[in-house]
Amino acid sequence: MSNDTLYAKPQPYLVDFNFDEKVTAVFPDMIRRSVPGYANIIAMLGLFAEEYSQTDSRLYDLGCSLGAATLSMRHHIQAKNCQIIAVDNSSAMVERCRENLESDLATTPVELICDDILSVAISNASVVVLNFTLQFISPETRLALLQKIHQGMLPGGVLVLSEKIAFNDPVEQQHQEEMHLAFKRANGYSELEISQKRTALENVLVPDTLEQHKSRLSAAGFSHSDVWFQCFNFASLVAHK
Ligand code: GEK
Repeated sequence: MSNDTLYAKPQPYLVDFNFDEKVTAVFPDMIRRSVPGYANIIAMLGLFAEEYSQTDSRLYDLGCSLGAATLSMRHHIQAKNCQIIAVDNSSAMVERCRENLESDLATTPVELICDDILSVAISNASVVVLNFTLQFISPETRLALLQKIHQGMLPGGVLVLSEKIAFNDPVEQQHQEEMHLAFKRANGYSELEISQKRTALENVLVPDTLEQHKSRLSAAGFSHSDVWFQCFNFASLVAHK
């Protein structure tokens, strides 16, 4: 596995962040060192799959990257005759994800789709995972995506939604951001790497507050949503149909 040094040198023409071959090659290292709690969330997605997968249903991993959430779910599904649908629109990610799935021994079938999650049909879903993906979808499209997911879910189904979050209170915003910066520094990122990455993500990753998430989930039809995990400005919610 390669180390993430993508932003280690000054970049005269800093372009918007995108999930290309370079990012794909360092992705496991990048996400582990940038997202506090990531490994924990991945492990718990297995438990969500174990608890909520229903016989003869589908589990969706939307924005699957290299398949970490898919593999965690695949290893914990107990219900009979389930299928996982994993979707990402980065061909570099999907290529590498396919290799990861092929070298995995669990038996639940996985359909891996290279497409925009906005155009993929969702049906018969017991579990849907958006693990740090909704934040990359344009804000005006987010409600429609959640509505589509809700419509495609079975009664009793759950959506697990993990996101970088913003705060209404500027003091809390500043404190949580500082702790995230401290986390990145502790994981070996330099000030230059941190600031160049922030600029590259500025127009690409648009975080919402927890209140915005909860009211959008409710507007999309979910009966209830709760935060089940938070570490600084990263959180995960579970929404019930
Ligand atoms: C994990 N869930 O390891 N359609 C499909 N995929 C998309 C779209 C879209 N419209 N927009 C972005 N992506 C993963 C981590 S990473 C999070 C998810 C991060 C994909 C994009 O190509 C990338 O692979 C993923 O969403 C976001 O649990 O890098 O912070």
